[in-house]
Amino acid sequence: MNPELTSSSSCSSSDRRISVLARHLVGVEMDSQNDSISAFPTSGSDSNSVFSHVVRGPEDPILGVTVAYNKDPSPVKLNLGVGAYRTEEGKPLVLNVVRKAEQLLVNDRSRVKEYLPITGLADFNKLSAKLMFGANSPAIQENRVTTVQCLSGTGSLRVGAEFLAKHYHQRTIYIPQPTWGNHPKVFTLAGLSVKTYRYYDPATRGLNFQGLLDDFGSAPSGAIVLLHACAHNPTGVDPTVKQWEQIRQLVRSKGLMPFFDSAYQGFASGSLDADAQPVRMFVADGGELLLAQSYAKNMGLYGERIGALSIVCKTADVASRVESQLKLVIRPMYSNPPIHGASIVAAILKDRDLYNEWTIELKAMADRIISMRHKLFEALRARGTPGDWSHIIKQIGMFTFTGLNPKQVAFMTKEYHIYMTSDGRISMAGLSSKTVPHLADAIHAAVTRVV
Ligand code: KET
Repeated sequence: MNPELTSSSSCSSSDRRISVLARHLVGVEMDSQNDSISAFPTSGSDSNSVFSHVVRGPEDPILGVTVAYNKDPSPVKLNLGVGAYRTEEGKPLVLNVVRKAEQLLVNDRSRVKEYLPITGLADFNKLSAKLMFGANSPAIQENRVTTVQCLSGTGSLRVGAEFLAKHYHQRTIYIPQPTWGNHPKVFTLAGLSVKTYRYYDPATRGLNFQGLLDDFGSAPSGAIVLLHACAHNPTGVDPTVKQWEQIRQLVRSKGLMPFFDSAYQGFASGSLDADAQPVRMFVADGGELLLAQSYAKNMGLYGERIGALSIVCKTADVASRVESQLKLVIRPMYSNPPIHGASIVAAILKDRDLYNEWTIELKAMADRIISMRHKLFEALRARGTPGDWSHIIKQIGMFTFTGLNPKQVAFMTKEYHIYMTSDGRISMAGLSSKTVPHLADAIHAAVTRVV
């Protein structure tokens, strides 16, 4: 056999196969191009899009304020919309203690980027439960608490709500009127049905305590009640310790299920322990509850999306079964949580020096907010602005619920480039000594010129 012939004949047969294949592929490509030209004209109208019926959604009432602010070219613009801490210079703040913790993490070459377990970083979970329930909490000692790391406060609320929708006999959750704007959406989408309870009395600018008690009293037995652990958003109005005790008794006697939202531990009083007191009162009675914790504000870890959901149960066995079900909620939602924020928090909470440093920085943030309250109150008084503005110094936490109406808010945004939510809430944490006069001028003008 002629080897050349053999090779050339095999070569020519493989060439043939390749050229058939090439013609075929080119043909397919050309056909598909022809199809796309004839069947899917792309220029001009969107009428052929399968999404052409999709209407533009509204911006978020809180985060949309920042979107509008970012588009404003004015040099005097001021964002008092979102609850995010700013320095006296108006800049976002990364806490020193967070920088230190991050440095420790970077220097530790043994750290890897493996997946965390579905429930998150174990150290972080233990330390988070301890931070809220206290070092000597019987619930922790008896292993009756399950804590899972979640995507900040919002993610913790969502996971808790989905768990309740699946495994709790009552699907109705009562939220305060008013409350954080995202609450009704989070709970509805998780499968709960949302009702409100009376909370704020616009006439007194204080708590409608009787309304709250009446509404809890007439709620169906077992209903879930959402409670802001401290520094109620948006009103800045919290029950007193005595009122909390009455609320606790009513909640327990009616078998209501408390779901605490703690987004501001340390921001109300400047003390982490004092702000945890209402939750601790409920844990001390041995009853069950849920808790969503966020480190966005009190550690300034907004974008790290770090928080925790705890469920306090009657026994260790129930807690461990509850945890197994939380894993089934989390795994198909986002599989497991991110590692960086949890590592920062754990590093700070487990080291006595870093922890102490954190409490000092936290207190400084809380104190600066309080001093802004006094400055704004004085500035309005100096201008003789009509009305009683003492609620500015009485309210607690990041926000002042001014009482300004949506028209007055729109006026302040248009004429003074001051951005805030339309319910009249302003983030005191976004103010500085330099911007207080501008805000006071705007409020004065709004109150005297817009009704
Ligand atoms: N609960 C409350 C009461 C709350 O005010 C916020 C955030 C959250 C939970 C959720 O925070 P997270 O970043 O998921 O840990 N409130 C501010 C920011 C926002 O609306 O997202 C705010 O009211 O401005």
